[in-house]
Amino acid sequence: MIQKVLIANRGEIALRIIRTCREMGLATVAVFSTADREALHVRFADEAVCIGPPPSAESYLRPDRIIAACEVTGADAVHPGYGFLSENAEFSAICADNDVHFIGPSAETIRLMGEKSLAKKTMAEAGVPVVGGSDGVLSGIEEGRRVAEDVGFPVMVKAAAGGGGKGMRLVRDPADFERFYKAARNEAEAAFGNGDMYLEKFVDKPRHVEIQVLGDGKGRVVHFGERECSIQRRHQKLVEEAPSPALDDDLRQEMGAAAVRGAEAVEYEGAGTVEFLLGADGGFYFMEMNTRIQVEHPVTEAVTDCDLVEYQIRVAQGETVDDKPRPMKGHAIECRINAENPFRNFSPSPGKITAFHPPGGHGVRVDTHAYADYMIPPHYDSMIAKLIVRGQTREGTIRKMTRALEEFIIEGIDTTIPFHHQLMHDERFRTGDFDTRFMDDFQLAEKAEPVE
Ligand code: MV4
Repeated sequence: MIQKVLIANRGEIALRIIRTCREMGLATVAVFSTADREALHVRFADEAVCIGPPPSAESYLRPDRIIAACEVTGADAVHPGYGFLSENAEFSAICADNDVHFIGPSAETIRLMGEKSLAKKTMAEAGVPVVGGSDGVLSGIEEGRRVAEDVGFPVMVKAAAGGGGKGMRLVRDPADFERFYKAARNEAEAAFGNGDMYLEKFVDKPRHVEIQVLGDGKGRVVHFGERECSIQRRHQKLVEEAPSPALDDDLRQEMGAAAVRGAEAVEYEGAGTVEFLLGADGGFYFMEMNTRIQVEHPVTEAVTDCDLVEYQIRVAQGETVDDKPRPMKGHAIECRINAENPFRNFSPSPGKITAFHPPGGHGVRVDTHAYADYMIPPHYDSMIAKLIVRGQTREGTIRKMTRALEEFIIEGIDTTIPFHHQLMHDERFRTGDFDTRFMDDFQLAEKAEPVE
């Protein structure tokens, strides 16, 4: 049994994990960089260990320092959160070698799902729908061109080691194939040190819909419904919601069953997300599997009334999952509040928060590590809070989100609150009529004030 959990992360997710650990009676250890000495995760954990200077590569990304912190504190488990080492197969293996439970899948599963063309092959063999294209990694440009002609243009050339849009090109015109293929490959080589490429037919106007799953590592997997994540900018999600306005009960049932099939095929252990592209015609296709708890997990918690971090810890302790259905009830929306100026192309806005008042009331959850007088360090990502609102209907939830955004006071820095406020009034958002291109032509009005 796990007794002491080291949280190998910072910010709101570190607080989120510490909260559940405390509720479960587990001791907690925070790790922190010297830039995070005053951070709340350090205060809320039972113990805290400094693991180095501010650059992540010298602290939060150092397996040796995290294992050393486990040794000195006697932590018997590590929760990696999201980002940092959460999808690092080697780190999962290092934890196992040091008799520390890694709260997440095995190194083998992380590696398999991190290799996107292999993940796709594995899912296809398990009977999960995939987009037509190359059978695994391409041998080179010639094979690429052949497969592209075969499935028909437009096609997407994607890096096998990629994900999140890096090393990816859309090729509409056969004349561009060689140039775009090389550009994608060079980008992949530079970013991942791996130029392996695969190819698939382009799915036009897709929505990003993902299924939350939980596996016990013994072949049993349950799902917790979907999240709609199409409101993104440069592959960064801005807003997520559950359920998706694009799914009916039949499609939901099919997509959930497909995700469970895929995760069962790899005897998945832990919380995971199966990402799908949903075409305008209702066809859906496996895109990637994320092997971590995700930023947007609270929208699923809100509509299923589950604590996903608690479930992560319980399966890590060897508990099995039951097949009791976990239907979604009502509606939930999450707005990611970033320290960015939405009127200046979402440019970063670090600095000191001089006033901070989070919204409250029924059905309102704020996950944040920010507080008045908190200095946002420039070294880390710009998300400073997640505002999650739940209601009975989508319309009611949008109204409640609007109210909560109006209540949210953050002074001293620019934030994305005015963007979210305007989004809640956008006709296409309100009717649910959007896809992943939504932000390409979303026009922010000049004034941050209510637009009604
Ligand atoms: C695609 C696609 C269209 N067709 N694949 C972007 C990130 C990476 N995970 C996969 N991505 C896409 N793959 C085919 N065959 C369109 C995208 C895509 C996208 C997907 C989800 C959310 C936002 C997106 C924005 C641009 C492109």
